[in-house]
Amino acid sequence: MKDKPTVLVTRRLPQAVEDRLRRDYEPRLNPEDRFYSSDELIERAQGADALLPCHTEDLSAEVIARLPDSVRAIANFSVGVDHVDLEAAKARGIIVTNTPDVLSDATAEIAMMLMLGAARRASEGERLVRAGEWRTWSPTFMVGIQVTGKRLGIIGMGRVGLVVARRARGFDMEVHYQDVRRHAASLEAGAVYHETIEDLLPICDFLSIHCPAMPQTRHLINEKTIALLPDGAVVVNAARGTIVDDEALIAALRSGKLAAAGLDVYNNEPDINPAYRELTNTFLLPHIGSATRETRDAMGFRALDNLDAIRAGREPRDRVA
Ligand code: 8YV
Repeated sequence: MKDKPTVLVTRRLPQAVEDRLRRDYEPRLNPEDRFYSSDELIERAQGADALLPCHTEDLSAEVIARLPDSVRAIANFSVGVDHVDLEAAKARGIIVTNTPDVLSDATAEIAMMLMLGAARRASEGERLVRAGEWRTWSPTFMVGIQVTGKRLGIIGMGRVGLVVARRARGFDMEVHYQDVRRHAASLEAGAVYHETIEDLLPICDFLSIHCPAMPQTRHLINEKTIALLPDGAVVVNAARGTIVDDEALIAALRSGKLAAAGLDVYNNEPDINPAYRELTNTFLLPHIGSATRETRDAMGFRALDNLDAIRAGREPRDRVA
């Protein structure tokens, strides 16, 4: 890479991150924060040494194949890399990195908010107050589900899952988890390991999804797996929409099999299945898991740390391909 490599930055980034980019690189910024189509992205990448994209960009095998030869690295501003075809990048010798760790706290906050918001009917209540339709109070008004002391199942006990478990313990929740591997007792901190999700689901008063999106986890939450949850369970998803089969989740929310769902991520964002909007037992956020000032700065700096390493010929800390 050149001394001051050219970096195509696909979205507007926090000021401090763009300042550092300007200081150390020749950035092609996107001050209007316009979404680039794949054709435009490829066009703008001409002559660039690296890309700094977000999860909103489609870096499929087809797009990667059309990137100019000058592109040596893709330093993602995201922990999830399901928008990048890693094999295609590897085949072209393009280094790919992500931004783990720095968004675990922010995302865990949102997962807790989804649990609380869905269980305590936050959307319904807020709508009522805002619409000026709150007329009364009674002991049976807007009664929801208590979170404290309930059993929480976590699918994917990675960085985010572990923080969610810690926060949930603050609500005296009994934590259970499923992952490909069992953690050491010190990390488990009393959480109960389940080898399969079939074993985990029947004990979940609350289910929180934190596994990565990949072919093996696509539609992991489907008609069959939802049937294994206790009646009246609450499902929350702050990971990726593709892990959930929308039709199955919506049917379970309609029938009352599930009491509520809290969602921050969806299939086909932002054109989500409209049924989610119509249901009263959904608490919906617009993919803001990592949207805090501290975290967005940290994500940008982490992406730049990775680029700095690549430029210096060192192994980047967060290499995924
Ligand atoms: C980010 C995320 O906002 O990092 C991720 O994988 O899902 C989000 O928290 C987004 O991906 C930024 O590109």
